[in-house]
Amino acid sequence: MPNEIVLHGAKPRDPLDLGTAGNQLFRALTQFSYLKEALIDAHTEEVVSYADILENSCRLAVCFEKYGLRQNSVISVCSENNAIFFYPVIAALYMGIITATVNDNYTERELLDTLNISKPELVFCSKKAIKNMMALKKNVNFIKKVVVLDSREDMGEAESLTNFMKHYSQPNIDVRNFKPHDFDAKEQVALIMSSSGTTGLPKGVVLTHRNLSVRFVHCKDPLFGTRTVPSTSILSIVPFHHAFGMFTTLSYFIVGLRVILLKRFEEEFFLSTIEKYRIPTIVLAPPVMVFLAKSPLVDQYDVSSIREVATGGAPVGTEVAVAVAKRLKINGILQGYGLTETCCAVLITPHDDVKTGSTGKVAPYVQAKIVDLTTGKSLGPNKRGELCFKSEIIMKGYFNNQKATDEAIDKDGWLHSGDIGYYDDGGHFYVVDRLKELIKYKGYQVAPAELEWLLLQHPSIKDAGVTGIPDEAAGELPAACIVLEEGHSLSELEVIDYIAERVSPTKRIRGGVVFVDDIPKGATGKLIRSELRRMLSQKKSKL
Ligand code: M24
Repeated sequence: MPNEIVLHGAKPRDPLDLGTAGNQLFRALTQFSYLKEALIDAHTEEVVSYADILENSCRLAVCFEKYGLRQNSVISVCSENNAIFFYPVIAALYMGIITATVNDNYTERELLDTLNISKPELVFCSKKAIKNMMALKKNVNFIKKVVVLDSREDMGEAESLTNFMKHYSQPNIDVRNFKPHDFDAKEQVALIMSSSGTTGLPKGVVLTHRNLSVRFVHCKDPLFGTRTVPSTSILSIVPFHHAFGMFTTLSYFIVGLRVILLKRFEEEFFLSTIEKYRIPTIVLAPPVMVFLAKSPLVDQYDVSSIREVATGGAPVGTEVAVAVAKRLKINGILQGYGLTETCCAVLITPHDDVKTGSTGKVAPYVQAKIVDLTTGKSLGPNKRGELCFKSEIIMKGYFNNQKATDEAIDKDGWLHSGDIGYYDDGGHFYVVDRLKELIKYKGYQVAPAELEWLLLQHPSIKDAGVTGIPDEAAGELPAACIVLEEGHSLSELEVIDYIAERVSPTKRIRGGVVFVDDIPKGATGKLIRSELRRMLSQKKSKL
């Protein structure tokens, strides 16, 4: 469109690698084979080196071929963060095999809803999630085999990773003889991840090898990357199954960092890990920022090693960011803003231009614009509108869902984020509101449509609307407005328990329930969520 106001990302330091992500990872793992620590599980102290990742990913790639997987076959990884999480992911990237990740806390129904989109034939699952996964395997015909990622012993029908590798490959393969396969990086699907996008139920976000290359080039960049000196320690408590954790961590392997991982946030363990490993850089979701800003516990540990805090995935209050920077005596907070649909962050705080409170500036190889909600015209500085992005980091589309893809990416290739924001005169972006219906609880996606669907299955519920209400610690809490069937009765607790029995913990209705006569809807029958939010906050203020 002529006369559009578009902000272009900063000049990149490095050219984009046009090869596959698998090849780039293979080269980096080989280059850093001299480093003894690539990933350390802070809970178990298990350490894997760059050479371990290289050898095991190559061996697994050989196993995949022997097992019968081919280019575009789909596998899944369902696990909490651990030191071997990336073995199958990287092996798949070498071969043009697609990985669908799934949250390890999911119930059997949630696993079905997610995996039914990508239909993986081979699933790598941690012990924690094995019960639900085996139950699912019995009920679907696409999962042919489940491998337990973190057990030396087989678990019932599920073979251990060790035995799977013994079964399908020679021990001690010589990685010098291994070569990742070659294919068109722009077209080849790398991963399918879950996101509800701007509306409706979760969909499969199709990300390509080229998308990953853009993330890798961001990480290598001295201004937009996270400390690119090999062997620098970085503490990550972002789930690897989510785009934020997956693509930040993969890119840390590209630059040879030493990643210390946490599976979950536990206040004292988090602080003692920083102290023990003298951590200079932490990657975390905004709720941990609130803890760092406020908790008296922080003073009881030596956190003086921290030089960098990188966060994103949900809004971070400016006061919280200022308080954390002050308390940790650092220059400011590095924020990133991204969507699963943009693979990783498209706005990042540059090291030489930190503006606390902003979600960053346009990253290299990305174009951004702010679009007026009524006219659709692009806007200049300090004017609010929808954030839109165009870049080779943006998804190919939603898996087998052209309609949703066309709604998200317009004919000129712009992804409409569903977020409202603006940029200032210096090009720093601020995300101020959300146009889309998505709820973010501690950075995790909660799709209102999923909870509404579940509520409507209840025999006493005639109609329901779900939205997020603000919460300082969690960002937002899912809350529901409910219309009861005539003559039926239900208590708030009964509704909360009904949902809690059917969803993973992040989707529980923690923001409360109000019983109403009608769910506010527009002329086309679409829920008016701003009105829902008003009804729910009215109730909260009465308490
Ligand atoms: P998904 N501020 C406000 N809202 C934000 C936000 C931010 N900084 N970031 C995301 N959101 C909200 O679950 C928006 O409503 C992610 O959250 C996601 C995916 C990949 C990477 O996806 C948005 O529409 C990242 C986040 C990411 N975050 O930080 C970094 N990467 C990062 C930070 C520092 O689909 C919705 O969440 C350095 C490098 C980085 F990569 C998208 O939710």
